[in-house]
Amino acid sequence: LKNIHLLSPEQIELAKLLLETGQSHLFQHWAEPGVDDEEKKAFFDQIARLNSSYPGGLASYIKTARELLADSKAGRNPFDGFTPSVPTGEVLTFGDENFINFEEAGIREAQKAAFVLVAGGLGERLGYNGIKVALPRETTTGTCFLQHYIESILALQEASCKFTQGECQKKIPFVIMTSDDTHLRTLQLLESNSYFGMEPTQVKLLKQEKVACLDDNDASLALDPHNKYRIQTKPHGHGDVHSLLYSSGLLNSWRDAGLSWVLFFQDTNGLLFNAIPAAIGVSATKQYHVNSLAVPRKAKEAIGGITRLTHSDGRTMVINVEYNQLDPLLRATGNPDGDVNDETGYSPFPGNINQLILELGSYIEELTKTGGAIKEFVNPKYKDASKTSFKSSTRLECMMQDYPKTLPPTARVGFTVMDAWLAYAPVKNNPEDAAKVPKGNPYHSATFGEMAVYRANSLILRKAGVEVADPVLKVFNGQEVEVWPLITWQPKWALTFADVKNKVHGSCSISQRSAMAIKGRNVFVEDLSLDGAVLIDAIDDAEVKVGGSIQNKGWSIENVDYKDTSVPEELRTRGFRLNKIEQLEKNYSEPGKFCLKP
Ligand code: UGB
Repeated sequence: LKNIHLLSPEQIELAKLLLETGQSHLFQHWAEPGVDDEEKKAFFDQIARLNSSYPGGLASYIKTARELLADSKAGRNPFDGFTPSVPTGEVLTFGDENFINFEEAGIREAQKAAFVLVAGGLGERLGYNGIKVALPRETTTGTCFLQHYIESILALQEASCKFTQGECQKKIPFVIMTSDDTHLRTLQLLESNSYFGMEPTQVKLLKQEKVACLDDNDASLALDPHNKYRIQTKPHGHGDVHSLLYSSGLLNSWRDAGLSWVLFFQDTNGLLFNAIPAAIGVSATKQYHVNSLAVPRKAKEAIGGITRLTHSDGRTMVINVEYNQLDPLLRATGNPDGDVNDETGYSPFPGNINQLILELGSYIEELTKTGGAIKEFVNPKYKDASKTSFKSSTRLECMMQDYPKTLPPTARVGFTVMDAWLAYAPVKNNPEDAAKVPKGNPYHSATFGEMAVYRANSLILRKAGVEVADPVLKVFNGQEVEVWPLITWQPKWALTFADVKNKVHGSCSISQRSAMAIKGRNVFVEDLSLDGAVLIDAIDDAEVKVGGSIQNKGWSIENVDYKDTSVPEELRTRGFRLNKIEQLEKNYSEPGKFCLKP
């Protein structure tokens, strides 16, 4: 109170709010007026931010925290009354007629989509020092994840525009959710690379704020251990994306521009865009309000399971159940073995890869009711069984895939299962943890993420009729992986299976030790026999036919130890480095028709 004359009317309101919500302890250590006055103002600046960035403000945060902490103390779980069962969804097989039809429908519809990348996480499990979207997706070309995502969206935009009569001006909007941990570095990466070819106005960064930490079951806000005039804060989770999008006003502007779909995706899945055209096609054909992408999931694998939950009162929903909750939920509901593989060798619950497609109209309708607030959870680490105090402060968290939890029963919530080799290879685990992943389960490491790109491209080419040699098994950073030929292409070369078939003709073969990187739109592979390395880079107006027998010493793959700090982090986390011994490299920078036939 002695400091009250320092405060503006708004700050007095905030002080009242804190006192009324039982937070008087925050002022107990305040110095006399005249001492630390700037710090006191900064305290209220922070409180104002915490209050305005949370739907319903701090009072609502504290109220929800008290309820969730009481539930946690009482051992009540959020699934009380619910019985899990296996839901039914659309299961696609790459390359069959159904898949091709969905891809075509998806490409038509893509110009009505907006993309949202959640990239506010630092990736503690990976232990990488930089931002994850700057990591190379593969080291054959060194293209980073963000570049690949942007090039994929641009390729979709262009392919989709072909379905529009007359000149198509449509630009697919791209939003990136960042946090204090990632914002500046994401912006720098974009600016120093001219937005990887996207118009800067097409890209919008929305920064999520952290939320206040809580010291006890009464939701007392925690002071920062290093500054008694600050609240300690931690990330609130990827669920923030919904309230941020809502408050940004973007959703209405997208609706006014005639858009229908919002696609959400995560920071390091190098295969994701293999699944996007067909998945949009499923959403459009089935008129899904919510479509989650999924892959077959090994029991206990660290990805959430898509589950139908039926309540004893009759309510039912199809929702992701996080990996640490699915097993106990099954055990508690009459499945003594918990989450186990069935005769297919996989868990019957499809794995959530956190790629969501929401129908814009119903999304706006729902967010108008909720303000984008997502059902939260709290995960305090208690000191002992009395559950009265915490080992360290906790906070509320939320996940973007929990969006359907508040939807009315009439909502059309579906999911689409794709082959894992085609659609999902995230880079989440550090080498040590990856090496401990049970045999047969995917490593989700940097090693795995890159090798999965080559494997998928090889399998796609095989399906298109190319004779691609079998892989060899190799161990990098303690992980045994299949090494396929190092094949990469730019998204504008091919987005769909139909595109690949259009670009590959005659009888082609690629040996296991080969590398092939295609940059350019109009590169056609015809009667090629490749045993070595070939790199093609062609401008759009150059039409290049690549064929004949290309043979050279090619590239080798050298092991690198992840503990060897003389090697850049991006390489040693993969456990290998490409040794580029000999290659055929051709650049076509003039318009015209060309033939590369050594
Ligand atoms: N992220 C943010 O943008 N902000 C945050 O505050 C936190 C994260 P993780 P997680 O695909 O295998 C998810 O840490 O949360 C971004 C699903 O919940 O990589 O452990 C972050 O930058 C789970 O159901 O994953 O698990 C990244 O892009 C399962 O599907 C994204 O959010 C799992 O992903 C995910 O963050 C999976």
